[in-house]
Amino acid sequence: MRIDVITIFPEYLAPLGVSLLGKARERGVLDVHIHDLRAWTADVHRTVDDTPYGGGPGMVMKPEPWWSALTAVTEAGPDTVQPTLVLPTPSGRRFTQRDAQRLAGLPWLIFACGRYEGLDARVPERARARIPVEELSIGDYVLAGGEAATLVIVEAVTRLLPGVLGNADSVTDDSFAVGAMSGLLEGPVYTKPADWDGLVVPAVLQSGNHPAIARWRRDQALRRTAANRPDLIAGLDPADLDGRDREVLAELEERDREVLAEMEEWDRETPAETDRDPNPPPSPSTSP
Ligand code: 6GU
Repeated sequence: MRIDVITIFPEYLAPLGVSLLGKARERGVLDVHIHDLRAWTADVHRTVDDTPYGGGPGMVMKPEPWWSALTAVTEAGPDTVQPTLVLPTPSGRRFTQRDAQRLAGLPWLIFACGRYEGLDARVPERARARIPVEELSIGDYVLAGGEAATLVIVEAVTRLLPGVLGNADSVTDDSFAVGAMSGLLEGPVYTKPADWDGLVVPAVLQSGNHPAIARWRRDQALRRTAANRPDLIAGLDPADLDGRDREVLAELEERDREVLAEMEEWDRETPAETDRDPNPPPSPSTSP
């Protein structure tokens, strides 16, 4: 896979040279090119931004350097394959594991890292007439620029490429992986020692009973997902749930109902805030 990144902070992308990605580059699985946007400016100040039309705070990235950069980078690449332009932006569609899998199947990605209030909207509009353009957000928060988001997306995509991770199986159990554990968070994991200062690894994992281990892991995945991401439980396809899955989820729902009933009981027994004296006299036990 070929990856080009255009940015005003090329040093920000240094992590693409280390760890698994660095090794994948050395082995030729990945061909990464980082470009400084300012190389395509024409003025002495190497200006990349200007004030927004219509007023408002911040600055907008000028279209000309971006268009020159995208044209040059596209023409410098292989002419046998088409690039896909990725624009990381908080205004984009949410990037998911499904997108990571889809992008991992593409031969060439160009990342355009915006800063300030973003790129002049005519850049993606004009690019769309030539190549696929994907505006992607990595979550519901705002970063100062697209560089950190590019690192996130590149890591999520490239670890799926054959020959990038050491163990091809280690992606199949991932939280959000498509397959048996689809739509569930991964449960807890353990390694040796079996007894660490009295904290013991669950016996089933040491049993060698592989069907029982798989079942235990699925129970744990369901529990963790219900606790941390109830939205994912709501989105599960009932056809993907077996009898034991339903039992685990029913137990969790029952526990929720008990907690709710307890809270309602507390509400009934405790006078409302407004009925109470806002300045009660100090109680004897706490006064000096
Ligand atoms: Cl892709 N870019 C920026 N600047 N902020 C973000 C983001 C991207 N995704 C979430 N927040």
